[in-house]
Amino acid sequence: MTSQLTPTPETLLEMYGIVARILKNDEHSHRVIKSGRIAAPYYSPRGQEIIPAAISVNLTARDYICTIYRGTHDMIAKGVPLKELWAEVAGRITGTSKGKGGPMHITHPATGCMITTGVVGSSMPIANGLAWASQLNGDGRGTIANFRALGPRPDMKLRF
Ligand SMILES: Cc1ncc(C[n+]2csc(CCOP(=O)(O)OP(=O)(O)O)c2C)c(N)n1
Repeated sequence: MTSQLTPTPETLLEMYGIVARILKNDEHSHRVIKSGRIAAPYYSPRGQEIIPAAISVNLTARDYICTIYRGTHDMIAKGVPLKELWAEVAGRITGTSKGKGGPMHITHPATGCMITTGVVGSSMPIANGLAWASQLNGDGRGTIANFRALGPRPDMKLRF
């Protein structure tokens, strides 16, 4: 019997697509930074791809996420355009924050990505404020705060 909580094949396919996009972007990040074309800090989300994929298929662009420096996967899953994301990492004017935020401060309100923070745990009070505002406005928006303490698995042999 299919439970109400079982994702449909369409949802599973959507999640698979998001995971593949995150993985490809991670591989590309390793290549670009290693080649020296861009000098930027990069925190690989390898091994955590399914978490934002499963969350984001239940959200719309109106819903908010607040994430942390190891959050590229959260941004991609939420729909931040890759071109703008990369432009921000490269410090370009076409970036999500006109190149002034950099990789640790990606913000893209159009897709609900409200903050990326380097301060451990600080996504929670910010998310709390957004959720409270939604409650006061009665706009039905959901808010997700990512603050996990996982890091990549030690057996993944990441280069950085
Ligand atoms: C409030 C605060 N204290 C200390 C730091 C310094 N710091 C940067 S990364 C980090 C480790 C965080 O570990 P974890 O949450 O497991 O994240 P990950 O290993 O995935 O990077 C610390 C303590 C910080 N950024 N913010």
